[in-house]
Amino acid sequence: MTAIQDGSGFDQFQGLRKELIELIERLEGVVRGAGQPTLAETVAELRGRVANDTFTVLVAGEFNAGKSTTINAMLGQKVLPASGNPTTAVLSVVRWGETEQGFLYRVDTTKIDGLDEAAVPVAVQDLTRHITIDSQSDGPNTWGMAEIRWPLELCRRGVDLVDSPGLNENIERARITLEFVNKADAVVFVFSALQAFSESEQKIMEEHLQMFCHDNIFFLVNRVNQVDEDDVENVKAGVRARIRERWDVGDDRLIFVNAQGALKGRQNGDPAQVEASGLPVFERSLEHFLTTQRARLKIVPPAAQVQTVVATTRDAIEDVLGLLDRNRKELADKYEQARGPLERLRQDRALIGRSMDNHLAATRAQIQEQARRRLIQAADLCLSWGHEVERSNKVTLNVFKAKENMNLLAEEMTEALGNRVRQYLDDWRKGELTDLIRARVEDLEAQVGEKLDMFDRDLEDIRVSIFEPAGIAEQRSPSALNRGLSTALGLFVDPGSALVGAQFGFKDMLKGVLPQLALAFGIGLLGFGPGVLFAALAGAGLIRTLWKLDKLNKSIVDTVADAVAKKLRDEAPEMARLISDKIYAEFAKQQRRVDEGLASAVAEVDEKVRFALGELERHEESSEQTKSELKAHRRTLVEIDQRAASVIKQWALS
Ligand SMILES: Nc1nc2c(ncn2[C@@H]2O[C@H](COP(=O)(O)OP(=O)(O)OP(=O)(O)O)[C@@H](O)[C@H]2O)c(=O)[nH]1
Ligand SMILES: [Mg+2]
Repeated sequence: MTAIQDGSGFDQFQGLRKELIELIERLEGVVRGAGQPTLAETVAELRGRVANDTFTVLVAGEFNAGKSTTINAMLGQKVLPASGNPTTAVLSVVRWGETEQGFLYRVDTTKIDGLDEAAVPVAVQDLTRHITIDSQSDGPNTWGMAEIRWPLELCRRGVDLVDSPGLNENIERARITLEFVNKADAVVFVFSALQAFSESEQKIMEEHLQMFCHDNIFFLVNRVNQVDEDDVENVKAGVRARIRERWDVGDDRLIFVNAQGALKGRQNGDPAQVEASGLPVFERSLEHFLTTQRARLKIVPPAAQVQTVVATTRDAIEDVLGLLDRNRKELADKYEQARGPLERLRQDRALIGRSMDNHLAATRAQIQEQARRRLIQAADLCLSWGHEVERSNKVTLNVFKAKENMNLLAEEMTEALGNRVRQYLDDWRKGELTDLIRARVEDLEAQVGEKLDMFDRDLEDIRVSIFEPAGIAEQRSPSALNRGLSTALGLFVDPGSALVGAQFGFKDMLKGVLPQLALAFGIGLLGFGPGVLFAALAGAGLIRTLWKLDKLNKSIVDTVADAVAKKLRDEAPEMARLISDKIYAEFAKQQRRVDEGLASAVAEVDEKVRFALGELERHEESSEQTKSELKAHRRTLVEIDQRAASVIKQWALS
């Protein structure tokens, strides 16, 4: 069953990817041949990344929008559970398989990129039983993820489709989806045409998607068949206008479909019905996007990385060629002298790592404390917010008896309070929290920046003493350290990171951390999201308390405000921890990159000398053969460089 006929874009992409992999393999050989094993490891990792290329498309949206039905329609069969009740309980990955197969992963496995030992095979028709909400409702969840192998053309071309739990139905399940957002390369947000782009959807999109991949979102408006026929154009125009008021999105990314019709059409082998459903338009648009964007994200950065490594290796070859002209004994003495300083640099690296660790731990604690304080402040303000809401509310709060009425009012009240809390915390994020992080980064820069500069100077001294003994200490730009850093940084640059381009600096590091702030924040606040807060409070007995109000002689406003405040106080420590953990994780990632960069800068120098010494020893008399091998490598590098440039150019022009 394949929906996409025109695969030329994919084929071109695959062709380039293959070429890039070959280039990287050659490069790895050359780098090893030039005596740079550490750099060669980096190249090997790069190869793995390009070879192991999957593009993950997350299908997200509120419950019942038709996410699972959309994927089923693409598969041509009802594979994923879909029904009118909240249904999907876990992330379900659809990926390529020659034959249809299902797997389940236990809750504690987090692996999403392929099978591992934890996978439990399950018949496809039995999947529904295991991964619907009902099946998981009693007791703790057993399964954390499902995987479906399916002969879908799109998947064969390296795309994983991920079905996700609805966003507005349960905090835990929404969290599963939202945490996955930044792992996805693209997001398909499914709406219902009957109420597309509701306020809660807008909030979710702004808080969780806008930060990451503005370019990589599809707006899929489903259920068009449920709109009154005479009204369809009108409804579509309204939805388009509402979405475009906030998002700059063209017709290729804003598509109306009837997923149910598409599924039925494919099940019945009725191409006209499929075409009429609008789904093929979406599938073609997705394919086009995957062809162009995927290349941009998955081909261009690694190709640029190849060029960085080429430049580094060419320098290394020049250095080694120089060393090979030297007297072995003299070089051995030089190396002996450099050993101590090199060892000290290794220790410096460890020291820098430790002081970054300490700084980071302090930052984490400060963020956590600030978050906790702010949450408690919000709790303290709940009561007065409640009364403001009451005054500005059209509905009178105290004159009713009917329970439904009371519930409705309590719900409105909760919603309004939830909004106030979110606003209050959002102001904090934009103001005080951002300031704190900025100050911490500057402080870190002051503390470590100097040590890094010193490291750089010491390394350069060693380099000069070994490679340029005649005193022609021509400083290379960029320095060895900066080369090391950009090599390490470039390798780890991921889509969504602000570090693309891989020029190291603490300011860039900050840029990389700040977008994460919104995610950290969104997750921490989820409990106060639209629709969720009231459900949580109702579950915690708010309604029962309200019913007893007559006896308690307390107003609804006070009761609801108290309940919200209590929830805030109860959850403040955990929410504060979540927020600070998220930010910390992002900092820690950057720090690892710096650490790798320092290590490879030292290794680069060390390995060149050891290589030259080894060659001089091996050949006793003459190193001519090694030299001519190195020169051949140098020529190969020129060629690799040109081909990498051409790979980049093909996408820059497309
Ligand atoms: N009429 C009509 N019904 C649809 C359409 N798409 C989905 N449905 C139905 O709506 C119900 C919900 O669809 P699902 O695909 O389960 O929705 P979901 O977004 O995956 O929901 P959760 O997993 O609960 O978050 C199912 O009964 C579908 O058959 C559509 O385009 N038109
Ligand atoms: Mg579903």
